Amino acid sequence: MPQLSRRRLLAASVPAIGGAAAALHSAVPHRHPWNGAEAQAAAPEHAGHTTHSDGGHASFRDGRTVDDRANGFDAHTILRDFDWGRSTRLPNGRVLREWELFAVDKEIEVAPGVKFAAWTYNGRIPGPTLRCREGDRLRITFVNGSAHPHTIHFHGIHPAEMDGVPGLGDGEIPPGGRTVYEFDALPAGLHLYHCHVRPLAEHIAKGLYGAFIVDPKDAREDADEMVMVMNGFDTNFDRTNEVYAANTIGFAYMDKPIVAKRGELVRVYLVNVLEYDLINSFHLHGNLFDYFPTGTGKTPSELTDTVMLCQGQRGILEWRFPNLGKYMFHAHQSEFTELGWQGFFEVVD
Ligand SMILES: [Cu+2]
Repeated sequence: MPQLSRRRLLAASVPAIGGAAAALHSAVPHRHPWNGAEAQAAAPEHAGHTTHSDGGHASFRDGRTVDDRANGFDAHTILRDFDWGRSTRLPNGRVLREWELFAVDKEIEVAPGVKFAAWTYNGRIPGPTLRCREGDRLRITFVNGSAHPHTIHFHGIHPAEMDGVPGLGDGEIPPGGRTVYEFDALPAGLHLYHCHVRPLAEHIAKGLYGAFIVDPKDAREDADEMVMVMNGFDTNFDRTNEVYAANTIGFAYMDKPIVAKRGELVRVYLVNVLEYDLINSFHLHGNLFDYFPTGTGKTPSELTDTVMLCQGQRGILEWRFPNLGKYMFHAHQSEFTELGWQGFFEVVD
């Protein structure tokens, strides 16, 4: 019963865990965000409480925010940051897009006062949102600056040797190594990329993933576009998450709502990379959205206000806000919500 054990964990000190997981995560701070001395000092009125809905929550919501500068990125920038790469034209007229991705081990503050010893692509979580058009030629140079072997495994259609898994093509890229992944952008849709080295759950949960968008040849309608990669962080290496978010930073869009314009089309590229929990979800308040699973079709599968995604699943959401004001969005698993995965849209004229 993972939930029960997690609740016990929240109520007590962190137990010691042996084996490979402990070795892998030896650099991760063990102090739980809601039970450490610092958190209790920040919320002394809650010091006697032990559940995350009481003592836990307060430490997040006492006006403290993460140090975006130390992280080197912030959730609001990542939200609308689409990386089209460096484009040139091949002799046959096709567009070639090139990126360089490097793996680097880096400490990230994932919630106020909660540091996570992450493995990243380009120093950020999620990695760059790679964007291209259907039929482009893509060339991604991968340099491994991490202390561990890694790969980049892309979803989409490509040759086996470009699949970024151990034993195929260049396989695992050792520390200091490099390789080039090259393939055509197919099919149009919302995809993702992630490391595929074992133990897989750890390599993904440590932060090695990002969104990969292939635009259809006939472009989508203009919209206020955003990417949300739903993720979580196991800060005490017990193979359950202590922090949940869209784009890494718990409560980032609560502390500072996402501004949207009344009547304007909003398009969210939603990707679920959560490890250790079987499902995740996105729920929108005060509205419904058209949902395009995997973004591969032009006809929505559903008009709804909640979608559920398994790990690796993704889809495109589209809607317009007819009314002004603040509207919540969050995972509909209440536990995830309370542990960081919630935010506001603020609709203005
Ligand atoms: Cu890896």
